[in-house]
Amino acid sequence: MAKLAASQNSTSPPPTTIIATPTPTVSLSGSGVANPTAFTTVLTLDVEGLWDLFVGPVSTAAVNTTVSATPIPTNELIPPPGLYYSSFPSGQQIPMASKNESWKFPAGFWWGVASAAYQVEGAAKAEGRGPSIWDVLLHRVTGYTVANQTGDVADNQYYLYKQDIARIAALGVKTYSFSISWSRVFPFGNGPVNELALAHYDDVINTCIEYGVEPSVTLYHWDLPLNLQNTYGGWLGPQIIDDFVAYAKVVFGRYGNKVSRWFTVNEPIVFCETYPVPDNYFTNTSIPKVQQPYWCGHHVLLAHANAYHLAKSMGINGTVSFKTNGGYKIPLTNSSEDAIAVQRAWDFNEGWFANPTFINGDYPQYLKEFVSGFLPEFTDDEKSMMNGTADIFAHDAYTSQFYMAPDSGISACTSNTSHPLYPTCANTTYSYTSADGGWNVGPAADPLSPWLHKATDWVTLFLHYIQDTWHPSGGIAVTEFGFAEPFEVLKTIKADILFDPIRSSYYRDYMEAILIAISEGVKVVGCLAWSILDNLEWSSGYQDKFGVQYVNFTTQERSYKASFFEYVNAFKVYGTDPVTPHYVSS
Ligand code: PNW
Repeated sequence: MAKLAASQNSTSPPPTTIIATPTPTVSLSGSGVANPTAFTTVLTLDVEGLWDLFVGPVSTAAVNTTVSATPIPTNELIPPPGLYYSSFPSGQQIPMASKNESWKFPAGFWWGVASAAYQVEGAAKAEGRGPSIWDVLLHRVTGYTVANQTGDVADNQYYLYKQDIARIAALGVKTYSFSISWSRVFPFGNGPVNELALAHYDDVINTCIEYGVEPSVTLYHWDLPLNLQNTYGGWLGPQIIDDFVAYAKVVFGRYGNKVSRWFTVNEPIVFCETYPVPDNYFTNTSIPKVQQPYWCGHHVLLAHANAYHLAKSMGINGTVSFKTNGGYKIPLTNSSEDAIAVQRAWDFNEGWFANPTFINGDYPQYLKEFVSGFLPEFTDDEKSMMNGTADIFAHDAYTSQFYMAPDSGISACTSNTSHPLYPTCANTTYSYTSADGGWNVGPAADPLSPWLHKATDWVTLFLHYIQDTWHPSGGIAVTEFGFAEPFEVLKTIKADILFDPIRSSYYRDYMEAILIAISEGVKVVGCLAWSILDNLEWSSGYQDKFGVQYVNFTTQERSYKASFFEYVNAFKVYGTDPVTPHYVSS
């Protein structure tokens, strides 16, 4: 069994019991065998057994003990020469550049960089971590990864976090937002607590504070403990609510008020849409595929709201929210059908989680029409328990898209369950109509992120829309935004990689859009660039790069990209609070 230290209340962790349904290998003959494929067996597995059965061998890094930080040399902190000049105002959307004298990030505006455990940590099996569904998806599921890459080693941040925190402190970054790996803390998702994992995150949080960087923590960034998927279908089962809250309780209890901002779950729209999980790798479920994302969402809402109330009852003084995601939805034309398509898209995306939390404890109209056919109605108690359970509107707002009715019309789609756009029944495009010139909304990101375009001209309007629709009393934070520089993976000269013009213009123009929104009265309270460094972009592996720092994955050396300086510069020029570098060598 892997080294697994027990918490105070459990001296020796019991092994988990999982039910597996393998095809029988014994050939049966004679009487009494009516249906051999219905046979089940109970396997008792420890953490190592879970790895062996469901994942197989994992790679390890050359460095596998915690490395101390060294001060960042001042010559690494010199910004690049100017990258580009504003174009003459000929575009279809012209940012209001004339207002810049009145731009200001207010005092207390928090800004920083973000990551997620499975994307950066590596150390897959270290110190008792149990497998998550992503270990299986990337190790075992044929066709799930574009380049057969896994998070086994990633950025090795499990051991290199001190230097990673020092490097952002040296640029004066205020906040580091990272996630905790649930299956490190609870290797089986529930049951025994792994003290080694808790001690690790103690040091990550304390190192942030020591270097003048505020920690922001996400409890769940997609890395579901495998055992929970296998025992009750993960987010498809109501049991997840209690297990998530029990996990939250341990983490809140341990790190309490050292963390300024808590996020319960990251982007439930995205992770609930990973259901149905691929056939034959996880325990089967009888829930129809089309319903699965919405059962997941239902349990997420209840798990989040319970965790929120728990945090408040424990006296946690940081903000508590979940992170949702999506772009501004631009009607392609001014037809009434396109207007309905846009509203359907809001209802099936942001509204799915934001309406129950910020408006009335219930789903928005178009979504409700669909899910009321199978989901239980929220009770009045559940509605009032959920309503008001986010201290800020935390939104991952990378891009924008045009929306329009399906070619067949909306009602032909809503009445046809096999329509490819069912149940949302809103079509999308990245391009203006040909009558409007047919241009893309903005330059495309790397082809491995086909959903992402630089659409920063729409960000101001989007922030207004969020404020006017969901009225978040604690304001709005853009908790992820960033850009995958096209074809960056093909560059071989480090100096070429570090000069990233489209990503830099993305950050420059995005900050401008936030400043305009603030100047127009939108309460934007913070923002987090994705990502602190190049990392595992899920099924795109290490080919699709979002880092504001380059990582050489052979040596694990990190280097600042030009875009990082562009981002930080916005706060030097427009910040009320000073940008104070820490941990720079003299
Ligand atoms: C976010 N979309 O995911 C995630 O939180 C990160 O883990 C991820 O690395 C990052 O964005 C970059 O992809 C998203 O289709 C995935 O709109 C897809 C979308 C948005 C965000």
